[in-house]
Amino acid sequence: MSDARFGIPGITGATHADQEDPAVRQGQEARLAKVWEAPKGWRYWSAVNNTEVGIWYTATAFAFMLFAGVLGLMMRVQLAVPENDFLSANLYNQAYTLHGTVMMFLFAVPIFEAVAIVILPQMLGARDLPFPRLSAFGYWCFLIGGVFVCGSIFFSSAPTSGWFMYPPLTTQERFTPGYGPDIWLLGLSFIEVASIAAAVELIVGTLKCRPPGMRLNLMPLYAWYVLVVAGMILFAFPPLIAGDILFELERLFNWPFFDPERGGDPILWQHLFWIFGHPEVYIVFLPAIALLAMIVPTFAQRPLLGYSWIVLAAVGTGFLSFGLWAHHMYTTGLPSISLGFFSAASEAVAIPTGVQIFVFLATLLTGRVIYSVPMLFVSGALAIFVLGGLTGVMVAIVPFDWQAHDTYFVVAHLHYVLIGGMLFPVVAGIYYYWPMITGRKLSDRLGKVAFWLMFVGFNLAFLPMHWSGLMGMPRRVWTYPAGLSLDLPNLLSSIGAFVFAAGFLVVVFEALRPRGHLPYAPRNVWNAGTPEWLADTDDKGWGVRSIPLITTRYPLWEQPNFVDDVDKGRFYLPDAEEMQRETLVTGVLDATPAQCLRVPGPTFMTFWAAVLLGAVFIFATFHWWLATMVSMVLATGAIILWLWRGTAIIPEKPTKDVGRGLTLPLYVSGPRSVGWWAMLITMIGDSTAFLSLVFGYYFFFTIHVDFPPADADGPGLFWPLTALALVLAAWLAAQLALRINRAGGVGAARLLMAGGGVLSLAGGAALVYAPFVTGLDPVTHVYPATVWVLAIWTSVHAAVGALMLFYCLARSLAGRMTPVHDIDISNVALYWHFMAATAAIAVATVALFPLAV
Ligand code: HEM
Ligand SMILES: [Cu+2]
Repeated sequence: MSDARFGIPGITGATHADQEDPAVRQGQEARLAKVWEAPKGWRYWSAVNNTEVGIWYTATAFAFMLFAGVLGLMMRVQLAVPENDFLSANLYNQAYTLHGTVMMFLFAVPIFEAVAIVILPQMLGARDLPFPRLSAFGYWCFLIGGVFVCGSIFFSSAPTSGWFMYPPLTTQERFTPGYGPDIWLLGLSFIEVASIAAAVELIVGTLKCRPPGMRLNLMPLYAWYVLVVAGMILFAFPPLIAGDILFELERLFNWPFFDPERGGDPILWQHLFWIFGHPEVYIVFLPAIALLAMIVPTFAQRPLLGYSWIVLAAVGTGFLSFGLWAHHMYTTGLPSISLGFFSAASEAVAIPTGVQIFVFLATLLTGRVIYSVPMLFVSGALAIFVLGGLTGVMVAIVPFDWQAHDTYFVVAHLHYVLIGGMLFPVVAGIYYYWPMITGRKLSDRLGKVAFWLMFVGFNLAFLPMHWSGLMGMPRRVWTYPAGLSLDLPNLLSSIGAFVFAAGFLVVVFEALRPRGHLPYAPRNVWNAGTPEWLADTDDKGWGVRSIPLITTRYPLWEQPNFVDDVDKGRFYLPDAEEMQRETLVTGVLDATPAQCLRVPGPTFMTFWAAVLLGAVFIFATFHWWLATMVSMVLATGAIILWLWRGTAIIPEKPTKDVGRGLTLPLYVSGPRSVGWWAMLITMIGDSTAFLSLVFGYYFFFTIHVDFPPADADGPGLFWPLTALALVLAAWLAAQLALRINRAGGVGAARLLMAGGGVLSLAGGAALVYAPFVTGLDPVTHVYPATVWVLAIWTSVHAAVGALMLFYCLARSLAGRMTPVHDIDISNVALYWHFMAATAAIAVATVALFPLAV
């Protein structure tokens, strides 16, 4: 094992001879422990380290899951016997809507991010993710948004129209009075922000914070799945955000996107929702499979067969899942050619899914399987999921779906997939990783009890629903008449649901039971091979004692003396000399060390930023516009303050010795830095939302013979083209500012930043002035409404671009940005590439396209 490949003379073992001196090591450990210590008392809640935030996140997601589970049980009580009146029709509607919504948005997706925040850094031998404060911010957004959405049912004002909120039922006051849909839309939009923030964090973490030597093809499979799933979130959530924007504009201001009487179309919502909603299913399922990919090799005591098959299958599933959305829309009267295509594509996704299952089975068959509670849950997961997959293949066939659509057959199918494909693997993961996180094992005996209650209860609850569905029992209906042979299957389902819930309560009991008095489990109890099991039983916040050099996929099995070398600090960063939290940043492909990154520590800023941003959404729900505006200003201020104090800090020295004779820079900007990647990835998501709005415009163009309508005045040419010219000038100013600042022209660069900001504001103003001056009234027809949306979106982005340039100017004036230390302007220049493209596409669409048709 030599570091020669990083251009360092071959050194093995310790660089510093004194690393072997126990006294030296104790000093290092004391410093590391102090630096990574979680804050005490009420300040504990200012923690940002992944070990704290990840645990809060996981616990909160489970709390929401229990809440939604209780709603599920209440529905089952109501349906246990015919013509029951335990729940009123209205309350039943609220119950299933919140149940589905909370399970999907507050449990299934966040649990992935939560678990990944806990175990990913450990798996990558990193001390933390690159933006711990972003994770904390995301967590607080999730908590606030989730409580807001769940709380609505206690005021009997929860949404009532199902977890996909179809208009026109939900857009028009006469069908849905009250705030229900607004709570759904604004609450969830806020939570989506948190999900996307976590996705950015996880992608950058996986790409840039791997340990030296861990090339992409040596990553634990879990990390591959994180990459695929977080990437999917980036492309799947923004279309829903775009849909939410259109939806809220219709609810709040009567802009008719989904109202056919004024040129709108409710099907547009279905497209945007399911372009999100189908990938969502795989966003939920793949991370669970990822847990299996970690558990199976451990209990087979051999490396997983077919590593590259798994990676290909995961990537393939991710891709294919974006081409299936219309299978949720078979009954909407799509053209039959589309039906054929989407049906075939839906069947095709069974192939990569099957590959993953077969790889697991093959690994188990060729290994010596050790039976254990995690393995029980893995087997249960596979059995249930395969059944759900089979009914999936059935409903993917168009004529079958026409029969089964909106019946309990679909309810059965979706629970088989979600519970087999997600809940069981997650519980397996809990039993598997509990000792790594807490140092103590969960009870085997109770684990078995929990498993059998859950497995039997689940099948008793959901298997009969296939029959009640085929017999015609519709979903989302609060009761049914006696004498239709539906009584027995419904009663069985209700009993099963309670048995299942009892099993799950055993798991909850196990998790909450104090274990302080029990002995620690041995380190790496399951004898696993992957790096996260370096965790010691009385783990400190620091994660790993020293950041290892990785040369194999299962270093604990395959690298000689690995654990001892890590523990004795013989690898990188064994110390915290300057009392700063630090971790390594490496190259994207081959994990060559690139930087020693200082990561920020505890703060309440992220909490306040989340509270204020939450206030924006909550006040908007109730139309308290003044309060909304004030919160928006305060939230922006809080975020700027957070960035100002906590990012792009100029270090006291340019480089640092990280051990083993390796010296790394402390400050890096441009494509080698984590911030640049975060900006890039965020902007990819942002552009996806924008393109979804553009899709809306062209969608209306394809469904209407006259769009733009012959008698409609467009926004004209003059103002849109002026706006584009101004924005492009601002783009040029931003790019020049970056280059001239780097070349030492600080004064000129400041002028360019100021000028660019002003130009950008002017451009944004010109863009909204265009539809205003030509008198486009968004309430009259969907055409002016779409023009307005594109103009406003672009204009807001121009304002943000201006704010960023002014921020850079202030940083430069305050001496926090210099020709060498230019992270701020380098990231802002990257934003401006996206901004320029956005403006060009928006202007081409609203001003030039009408001339071409
Ligand atoms: C205690 C366990 C559960 C029970 C008893 C249960 C029960 C039900 C019932 C009876 C419905 C149909 C309501 C209706 O159409 O009238 C339903 C719908 C649904 N469930 Fe569950 N469920 C459970 C767990 C889960 C889990 C773990 C998930 C996802 C992770 C989930 C996701 C959904 C979704 C998305 C719907 C559709 C809601 C809608 O139609 O808008 N459920 N559930
Ligand atoms: Cu689907």
